Amino acid sequence: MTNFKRTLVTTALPYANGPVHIGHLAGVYVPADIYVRYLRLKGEDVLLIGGSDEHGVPITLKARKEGVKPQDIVDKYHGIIKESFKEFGISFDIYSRTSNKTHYETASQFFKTLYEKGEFIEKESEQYYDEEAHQFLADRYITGTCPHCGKDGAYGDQCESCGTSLNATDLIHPKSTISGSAPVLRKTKHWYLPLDKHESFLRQWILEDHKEWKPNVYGQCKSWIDLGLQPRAVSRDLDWGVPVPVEGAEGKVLYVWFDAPIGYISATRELTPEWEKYWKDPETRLLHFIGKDNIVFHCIVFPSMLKAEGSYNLPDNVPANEFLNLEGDKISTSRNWAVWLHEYLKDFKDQQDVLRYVLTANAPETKDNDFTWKDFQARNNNELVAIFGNFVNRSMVLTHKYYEGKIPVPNVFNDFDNETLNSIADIVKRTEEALENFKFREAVKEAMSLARLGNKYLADSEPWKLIKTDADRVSTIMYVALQITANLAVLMEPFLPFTALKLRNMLNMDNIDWQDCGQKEILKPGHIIGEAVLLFQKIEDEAIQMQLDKLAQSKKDNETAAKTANPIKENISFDDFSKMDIRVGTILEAEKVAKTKKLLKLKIDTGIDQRTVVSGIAEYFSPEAIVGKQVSILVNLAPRNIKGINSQGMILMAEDADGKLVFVNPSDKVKNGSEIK
Ligand code: B3M
Ligand code: ZN
Repeated sequence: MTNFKRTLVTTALPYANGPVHIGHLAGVYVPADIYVRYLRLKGEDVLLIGGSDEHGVPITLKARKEGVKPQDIVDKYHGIIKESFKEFGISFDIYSRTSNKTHYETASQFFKTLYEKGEFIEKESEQYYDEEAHQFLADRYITGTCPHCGKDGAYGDQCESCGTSLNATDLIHPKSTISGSAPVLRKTKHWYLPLDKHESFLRQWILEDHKEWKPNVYGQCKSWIDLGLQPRAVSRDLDWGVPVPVEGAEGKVLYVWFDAPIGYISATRELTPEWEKYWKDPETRLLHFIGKDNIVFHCIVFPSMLKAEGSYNLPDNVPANEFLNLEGDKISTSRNWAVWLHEYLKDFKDQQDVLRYVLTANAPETKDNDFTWKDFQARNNNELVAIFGNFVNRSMVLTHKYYEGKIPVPNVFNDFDNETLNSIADIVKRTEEALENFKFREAVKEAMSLARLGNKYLADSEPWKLIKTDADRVSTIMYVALQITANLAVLMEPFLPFTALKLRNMLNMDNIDWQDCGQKEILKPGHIIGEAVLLFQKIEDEAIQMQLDKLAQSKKDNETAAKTANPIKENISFDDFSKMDIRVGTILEAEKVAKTKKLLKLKIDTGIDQRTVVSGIAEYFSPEAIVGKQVSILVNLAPRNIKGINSQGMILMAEDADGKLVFVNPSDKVKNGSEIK
């Protein structure tokens, strides 16, 4: 690390097709921000780069669904995402986006360079084409019957019913979601990055030269490489993205995973004319902060692109995290199983640091981890409030009470004082070590142990008891307590930037520097501190219950949606429809069918005749309640024998989302026998 003059930190570019949630924050942005704040405090030259990933098929699908342009979608979410990050103190030097001009130029140029160097292979393949819409179809634009489970509505890349990943050509009865027509296979040309060509380089560079990478990252890379790398297409037939900048490539754009990582370069270019220094000078260290699903792109694909281009640095490390789950379930945008940052900010106003703290203390660094609201509450109440907040408050309030807010001159230091003061430097050292190794959970735990140390020191020294009998002792105690407090104001800055700033303001500390951290005397005797304000507030059970209720509601909504989302049945002709003879009738009699739970035997006046119909509605209606009701009845359904009763026809019912049945009847009374058509 000492061999480097500067550090360039990139964070995965979130897709601008939805807001960001706690999983994003925990996996990528909080750790990256902690790291960068730490380096900045040390006075190092560091940039934090971020932006929105605005290309790819999901964005075009969302736009189509909402009847707007892809640009409208990304404008909306880029704004929301950018704002959330700002609110949470993610200290980007730039937060850019991939639909801007600099990015188009940069990505285009990058492709051209590789193209001209002969780094791609061109290949024709057969792909589904929609002859009505005159366009090739991305996998997500094709649905059909899953060859594995037989369910309809499987996508060209995956069946969401059984989870199998598919090729579009596997689908039975494929259908274009654009025109509804059956697509045909057509030849199309694409450019491929021959990863196989870079395999031996990657093997050496990762598996030999970067054994220090996190085991989860190293392990994933190893299994990819051991499986054997294949050429990857870097272009797509799509009308949303960076156009492929070569002749004969009309209607083709760069594959989103080709242009997105180049977005890091574009953003740096946009930020500073010195961008090349950050990307090409070997004395710059490049770090990618990402989630585990992005490992292959950042450790294998992007480095191969950079290597092929020839003038760029390769990443020095890729400290990828695993996933954060929520209350035992995978976070999911489509199921609305998430804690959205913009919603958190409304429900827990000015409590960004609480979430930052909990997500760091519980970060999914080495394995998937679970976020629970109970844990959130406990960490706030038992750690931030009871330890950190309590200690700071006590030391400041007592200083005001005994010394009018002036740091006292210490007297003799006893062993306990010395031991305590010495521990500060040890804690700082251990925090630093953890930070340098991207172990942020450990780092925040260490940092918190400084607050624990202070809390225990005050509790054990009991200055409030000694003030009457041993004032000399108290001045030493309060001096020590305040040095711990001041150390906290620096040490906590990377983790809890809002709190650290508040604390520095309270202590009247201005310029801070990581070098101060671990010092036995940050605040000189005589220094005047300001008023104490509470740093944290207790989170009550009601606030937690509200969040749990919100999640319960999501679960319920999903179950409802799953029931109502029965896909529309296949088209029928008008003739098919007119074969059904549906009439309005009136229930004359109703009785339960013996030995059944669900069945009622009804006598219906159909206007034509009086007939018997057996209907499965006994769970929802008592016989007495429905006599006299008008209903719709399919009168030409072939008679069926149900429990020994000849049932002549069928009563039409609407089934609501909870499975509850209600009658379908005319809005005004009409004559029995009236046709429904
Ligand atoms: N947008 C995938 C994701 O959000 C992708 C990351 C791009 S990083 C260059 O997980
Ligand atoms: Zn399936």
